[in-house]
Amino acid sequence: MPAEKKVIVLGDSAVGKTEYVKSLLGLEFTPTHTPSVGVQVHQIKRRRINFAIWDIASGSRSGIFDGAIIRADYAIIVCDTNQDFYSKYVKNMICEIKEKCGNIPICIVYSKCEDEPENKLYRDFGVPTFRHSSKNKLYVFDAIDYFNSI
Ligand SMILES: Nc1nc2c(ncn2[C@@H]2O[C@H](COP(=O)(O)OP(=O)(O)O)[C@@H](O)[C@H]2O)c(=O)[nH]1
Ligand SMILES: [Mg+2]
Repeated sequence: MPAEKKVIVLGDSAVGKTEYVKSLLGLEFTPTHTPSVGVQVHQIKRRRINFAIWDIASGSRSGIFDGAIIRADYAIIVCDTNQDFYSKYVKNMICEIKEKCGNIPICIVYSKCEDEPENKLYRDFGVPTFRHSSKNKLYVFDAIDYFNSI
């Protein structure tokens, strides 16, 4: 029986973390935003690997946040495709993940991509980047399959 892999899902408020996790779970899209509180953990199985997906609310107080991200195997930083002011936020987040979790695989998922052209170029933060739409259920497993492939 393979061990469970812990995936942390991080990002600024309202970027689409919870909807992204709901897509992974096969749940329907909700157009309204209900800010999440604290941390929610969901299990999924993908290609015979069990993943525990940790949806970590951006408002989590430092102590909760630190406790939630430690011992992660993989990290996903969600950014909103329609916003372009994340540069510092993402760089800091990558540093913080490395500091607290060591050299784990990290990737960026650009959410809400359904109206973006296929060839849109996303900012390069030196980690693999994927696009995703919870609304139209596009590219749902790309990031998880990337983790599965390494
Ligand atoms: N158009 C569109 N809206 C999205 C998508 N994903 C999330 N949203 C909307 O963005 C808002 C915030 O989503 P949520 O997952 O709750 O954000 P979180 O705070 O990062 O967990 C909600 O109103 C969602 O309906 C998407 O793929 N496309
Ligand atoms: Mg949320």
